[in-house]
Amino acid sequence: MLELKKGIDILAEIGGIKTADAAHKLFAARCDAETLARLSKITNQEALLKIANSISMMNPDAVFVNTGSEADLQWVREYSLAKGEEKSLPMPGHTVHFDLPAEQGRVVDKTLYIVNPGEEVSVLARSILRDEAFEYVKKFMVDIAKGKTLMIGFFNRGPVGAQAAIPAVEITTSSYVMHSANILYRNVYAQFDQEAARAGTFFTNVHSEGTNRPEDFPNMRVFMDRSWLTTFSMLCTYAGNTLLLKKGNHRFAVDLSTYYRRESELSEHMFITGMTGPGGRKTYFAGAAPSGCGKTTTAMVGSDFIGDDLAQIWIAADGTMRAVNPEIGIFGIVQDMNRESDPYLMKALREPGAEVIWSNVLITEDGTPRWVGDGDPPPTRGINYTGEWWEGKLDENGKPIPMSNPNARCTLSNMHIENYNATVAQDPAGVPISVVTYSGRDSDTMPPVWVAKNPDHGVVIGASIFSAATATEVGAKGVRPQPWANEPFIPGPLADYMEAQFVFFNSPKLTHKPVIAGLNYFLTHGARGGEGNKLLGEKRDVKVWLGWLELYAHGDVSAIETPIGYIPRYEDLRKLFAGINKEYPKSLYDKQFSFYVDNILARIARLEEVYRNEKNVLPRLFEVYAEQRQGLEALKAKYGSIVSVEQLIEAASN
Ligand code: SPV
Ligand code: MN
Repeated sequence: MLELKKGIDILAEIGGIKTADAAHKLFAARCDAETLARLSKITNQEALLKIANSISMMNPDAVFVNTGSEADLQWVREYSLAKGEEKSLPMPGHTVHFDLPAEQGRVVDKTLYIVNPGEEVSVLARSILRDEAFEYVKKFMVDIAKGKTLMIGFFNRGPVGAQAAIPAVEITTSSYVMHSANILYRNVYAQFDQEAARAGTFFTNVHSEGTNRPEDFPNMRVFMDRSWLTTFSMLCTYAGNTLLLKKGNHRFAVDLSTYYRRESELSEHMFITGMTGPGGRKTYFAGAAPSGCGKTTTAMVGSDFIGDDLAQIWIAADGTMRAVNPEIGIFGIVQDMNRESDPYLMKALREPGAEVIWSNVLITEDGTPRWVGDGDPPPTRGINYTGEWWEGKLDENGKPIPMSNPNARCTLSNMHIENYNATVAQDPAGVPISVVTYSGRDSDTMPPVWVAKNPDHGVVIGASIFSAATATEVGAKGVRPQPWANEPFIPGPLADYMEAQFVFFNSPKLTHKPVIAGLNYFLTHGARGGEGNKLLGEKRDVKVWLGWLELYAHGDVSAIETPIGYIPRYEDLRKLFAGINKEYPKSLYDKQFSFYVDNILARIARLEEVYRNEKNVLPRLFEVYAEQRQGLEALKAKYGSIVSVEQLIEAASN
């Protein structure tokens, strides 16, 4: 269980402002007339105390309230250039920002949940006791804003009025962070009070980059106070560590869904997109994938793109599963993104019209952002996050530095993406989700697509994602379980989250049960009897996997039953591939959909071991694994370790 407002409120304790009166006195002493007038429109007392205590603690020279007006947006852009956090590029509206070489992703070992004594967090998460966090914040955040302007923004994580939308206050000295927030989130300065009242809560994020020197970077921390729904971030700049409206608040949303809104809501690391099926029908998908595993690309494949990273989900009165995107923009990885793989995104990035913040890419002499795999002949020099870069430049370990960091990103509004359906994305009613997908970076085990037999098996697909580390997490290595692709953002014990999933998907209120499926784009030739790490599939195949699920969700195709779920028939896929002008040889289908039973069994065994080490995991999970193992062992006994699709069909008919 998670208890809100338990233990000392670190921000209030350090800031020392405990009453509305004291807050107003502080504002009067520290803010100019315009800022005072702006703050006077906010009446939520708790929010005003958070703001007052942040000012008191961080001690800025000036305070700026961001109302979201065009003038304010422009102020932030200009401040960022003046401050040097961003530099402008020749393409109008484009800027570049660099993070320190040591901070090219989320710094996992310095990202900690603040906990009260005796409180449990996920075995996969790190935590710090409240008292220690209090001392740390006091040491590093008091006076951290001296000489700087503290910016305050009011945002909503979802369309105004949507059931699962939760507002948040962003308090930061970083113009890059506020600029990013302006692109990625809905400013609700004018509706903040109303939204906080509707949601019954709001999140607070307090950040300062401080000196932003490499020598101070070891002291950087991201603290998330689960009890007070407040984040503290210091001495860092990478958006994943600083723009805590994103993953910091996503973590709080996961907590609220798990402990306070069970059965009615979920907060997921999922894209949301619509596919247009036969007769023009729209079928909406929500899909999870770990960072750096093709989530943005998958989302873009839809005809009605809504979001590429996060989903706030609930069961509506009509019995459908509904989802809204808490964001309105993309903070997307650019590596291997090119006109062939991501045409809509490339158009928005390479043609004038969009406001774009590039980060950790290479900037050539003529001011063009470049990255590994962008489809053009690579340049030989430029400026990147290590400063001057030339082909063959080595790092301190003698390893070549790539021109762009593998976690280099672009930040832009969804409005510039051709297939973004803004009307639907802004609808507080959300979209009805018919298909839920889970995927990971799995080179040798699972087929490209398979469908769960029932909600319990679906929850187990989510629980069973295995994925290779990517550059989004600093220092992460190896293949590891990444349950629901949400594991880095699940604060409490995994068993609690898992139970909330079982309860949600089996809820009698959810009368329109979504299809739940697994996806895997990363099978290699080497794992299927060929040679090397080359992938069997291509990015454009994603359209076929989603297209097949679209048909399946409407009962327009049948499927082959296997112990792990249903898989597509060759003929149906061949037709869908023809639709993207690609031949789909039966030999490729056989490679992709034959079962390498030993791999699947080994995977189940490893997952069982992981979950046996978690307390209070529902027996249902182990029952599903046991059922799948039994089926797979029977297949193996009859056909051997590699089972062809023909054999799967034969086994299913017996
Ligand atoms: C991810 O890593 O999943 C992201 C970027 O979406 S970050 O903000 O770093 O979380
Ligand atoms: Mn993400």
